[in-house]
Amino acid sequence: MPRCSLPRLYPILDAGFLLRAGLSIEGFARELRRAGIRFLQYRDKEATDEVVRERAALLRAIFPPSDSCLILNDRVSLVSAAACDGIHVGQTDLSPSQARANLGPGVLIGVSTHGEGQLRSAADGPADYLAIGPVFATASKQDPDPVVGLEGVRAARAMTTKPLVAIGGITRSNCAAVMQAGADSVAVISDLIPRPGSSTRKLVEEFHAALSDVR
Ligand code: 3NM
Repeated sequence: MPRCSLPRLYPILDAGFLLRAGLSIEGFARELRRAGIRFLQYRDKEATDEVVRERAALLRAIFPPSDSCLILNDRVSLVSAAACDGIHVGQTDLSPSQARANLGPGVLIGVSTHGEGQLRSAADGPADYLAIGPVFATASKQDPDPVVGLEGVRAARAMTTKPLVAIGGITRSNCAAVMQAGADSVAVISDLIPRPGSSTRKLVEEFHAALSDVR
């Protein structure tokens, strides 16, 4: 059994997104920690394995195993070297079965799905949670699949009892509706990025306030 369980707010630190916005990975990570975040996905589509290992070590120092969970996106082969607690795979990465075979029972495995067919097959597999998206339009992912909307979240909920993570275009304003549609957790990249007048800490507080009204 994996040690980590899903929080309602599932922040994703996307290194490419941060660097393009002129923000520091370390600064953003420290701000998330100060905001109380103890469960984080590290996503880094463009960096080499070596750079991913270095950045994961930095994140692991900020989010230590003693009180935090660090989930790596995509790179199954780096999970052990990067001392991560889990892996999130997409449809074109290693499958959850392959990831489980490589990593064993203690590692949390999540998988992205983008519609009913994918969700149904992932529901029968060994993933610990299923992600469905994009719920709304997103600019944070290259070539996103068509949006599934709240209807897609409801349909996903009806198909699985596994924990369900909604992703794609989720904001402080729509996260409550996404949870009401059946998600257990909302994964967020862009609406946690600091902007004039709003720090990441404040954005996290606003997400928690919006999510506390649900169920
Ligand atoms: N995966 P934002 S959508 C990384 O549909 C990712 O599986 C998606 O970023 C999927 O919160 C997405 O900025 C981007 O919309 C999420």
